[in-house]
Amino acid sequence: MGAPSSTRRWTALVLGALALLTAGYGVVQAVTTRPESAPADTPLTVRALRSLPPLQEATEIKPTGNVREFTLTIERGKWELVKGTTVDAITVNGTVPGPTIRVTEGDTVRITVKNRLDEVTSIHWHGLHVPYDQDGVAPGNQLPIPPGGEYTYEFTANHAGTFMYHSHSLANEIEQIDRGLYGAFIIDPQNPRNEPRYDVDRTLMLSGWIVGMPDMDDAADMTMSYNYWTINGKSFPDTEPIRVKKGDRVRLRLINISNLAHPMHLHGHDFRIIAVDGHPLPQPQIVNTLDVEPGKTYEIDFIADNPGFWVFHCHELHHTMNGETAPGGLIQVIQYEGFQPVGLDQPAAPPAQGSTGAGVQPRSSDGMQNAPMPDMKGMDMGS
Ligand SMILES: [Cu+2]
Repeated sequence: MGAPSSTRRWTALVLGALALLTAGYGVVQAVTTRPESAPADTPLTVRALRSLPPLQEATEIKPTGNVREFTLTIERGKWELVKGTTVDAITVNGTVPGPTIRVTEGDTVRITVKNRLDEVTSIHWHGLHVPYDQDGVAPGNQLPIPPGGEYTYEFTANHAGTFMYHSHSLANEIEQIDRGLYGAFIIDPQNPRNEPRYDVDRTLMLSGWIVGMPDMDDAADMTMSYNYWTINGKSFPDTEPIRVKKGDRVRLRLINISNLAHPMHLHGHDFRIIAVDGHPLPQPQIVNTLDVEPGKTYEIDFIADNPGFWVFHCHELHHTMNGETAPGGLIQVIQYEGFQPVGLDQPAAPPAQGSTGAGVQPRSSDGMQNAPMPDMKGMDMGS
């Protein structure tokens, strides 16, 4: 009875060997086909962008116990929109936009507004949940801050995100906003582990101006007459380039304080919409153009995977003019390290500093890690 048994063993051995060979062949096949099935990400795909995690909204925000104090001094001054074009502006601490206020979720924020204008004003904290008498619409939430007067606002930074502040004095808010009375307000999360890591984090505040128009002082006509456009107070080519290295993750915070929508379009890349009005999107949408409506804030991100000298610009092309001259206005350069554009003598030069007498915008030395807008994060805390 040994023969049948050895036959079975033989058969089993042959089948086993076949199985091993087949499995081996499969492994070989898998190895040889891997370059096709799992390539490195390239500009031909958005695999890496799709695989970035979304921002996450905090489920619980506790008071930090920190009191963050700021002073905003509002006064008239000259502001140079672009080399050769200077306007009568309303500045905050000498700049347009005013300094970026940056705090952490749960901080107590105490902001003293000093009115050095010859007219009333008040400041609204756009998108934040503050007590009624701190919301800054005057009259309504408070009495207007008189010329020479001051008002101290206090509230808790209620949730992480990108917000803004601006005049909301009903007597003159349109004129005050159109002359520059606004700034960014950024709240960082209590738990930064909820955030993807970014190499570049920049705020772009979009606004419109009336330059040289006879109806300059007629507030009702102003919103229809914008003929200059700025990003952080500057028109192209004086907008501050965003400098990146290949592989950087870039986060941009868009704020539209003008009264018209701006379809912002990025060349050479797609980007994700990761937050709207301070609220993360659980499933970020991937696009290359985003309509930034008046009063809205968006956060977007992209991976710098396509070296070049790209532009991120408003696709309402009248908004990429300075008066009658193009290109200008809402054009933001994304400049890769070591890359030079074709046919341009120089990359967009940084604007001349201190040439207006209306205050100086501090700039980071490398232009990469920090927003060019003055940031009040480092100010003293407590009192
Ligand atoms: Cu536009």
